[in-house]
Amino acid sequence: MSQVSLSRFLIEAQRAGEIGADLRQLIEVVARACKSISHAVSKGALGGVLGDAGTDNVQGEAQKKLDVLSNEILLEANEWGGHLAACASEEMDHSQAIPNRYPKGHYLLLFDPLDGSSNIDVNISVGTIFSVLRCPEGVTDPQDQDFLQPGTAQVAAGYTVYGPSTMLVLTVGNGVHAFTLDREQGSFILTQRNMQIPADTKEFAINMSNQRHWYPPMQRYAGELLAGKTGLRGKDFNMRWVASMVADVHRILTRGGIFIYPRDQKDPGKMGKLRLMYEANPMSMIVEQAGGAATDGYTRILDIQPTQLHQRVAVFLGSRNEVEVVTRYHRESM
Ligand code: P6P
Repeated sequence: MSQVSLSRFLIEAQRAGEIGADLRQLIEVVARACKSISHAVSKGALGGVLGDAGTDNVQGEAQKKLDVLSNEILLEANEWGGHLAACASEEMDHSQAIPNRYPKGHYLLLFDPLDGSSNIDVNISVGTIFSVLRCPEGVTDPQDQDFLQPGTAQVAAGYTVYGPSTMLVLTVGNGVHAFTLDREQGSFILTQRNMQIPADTKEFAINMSNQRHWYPPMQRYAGELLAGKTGLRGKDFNMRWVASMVADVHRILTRGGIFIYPRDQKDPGKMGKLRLMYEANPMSMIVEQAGGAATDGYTRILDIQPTQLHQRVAVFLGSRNEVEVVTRYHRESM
């Protein structure tokens, strides 16, 4: 059977009435931007873009040169097409409307341009995460508050993982599909339709160095995982932690697992490390579309009503039956 490119896949989705022409164009533009980011990332030390940019982002984190470059690539790629009204990014304090010299479209695009960028300098997989919302009716000059929509309002979500191969994983609300970048052709080629996360798993992803700061329900759950077959769960577990959400989530999407970044007592005022709007929400839409589950320990992540553009949230996502166990332990502790 002939290969199906991302372009053909999107045209067929449009023909089937799953997406409109402007959402198709938006996704094509984001995919092209990810190809440019993949090219820059893969040059490594030869590209002169490793190391710190010498600036901090709104999160107070030191920006890598590639964080800034990736953000610029996504902004420039999206500004002239007429499909977007505004963008928001982990790397920008506030959202940014499409310049008035270009027509504005009906969508809002949010992204973490280079998630896991602390791994860049040690040559470990990183990725781009993106989320698409509708611009509210009648809003001609979108502001931050126009982005504050729950994850259930997303019309598309995806990520590109820059690993041994560059893969774009996408959902427009009809399943999760994976495309692998063919560098010779410069095209994303469909390599997996309808990815499904196994409901059970023996693999968990968490940064164990924070264990002493966790709240009791998390201590209880992690204790059972570590007890393995000698304990309540009656089976041994394995652990993976790449410290690159895109890489960990892609592994879970491919073979199951549970990804956890809980709130902890190290900084009680912080609701977690990961950001709701452009990390947890897009990943939660993808995970749910693949048959998995995603909560903040108490509530379905996609149901959370955002109050701030860069708000953080605790994340438990992946194999449905594991997410249900750890969420039950949190709810029982209320
Ligand atoms: P820690 C990367 O900085 C990130 O936002 C996610 O991609 C990743 O899962 C997490 O933080 C890693 O956090 O505390 O283990 O470095």
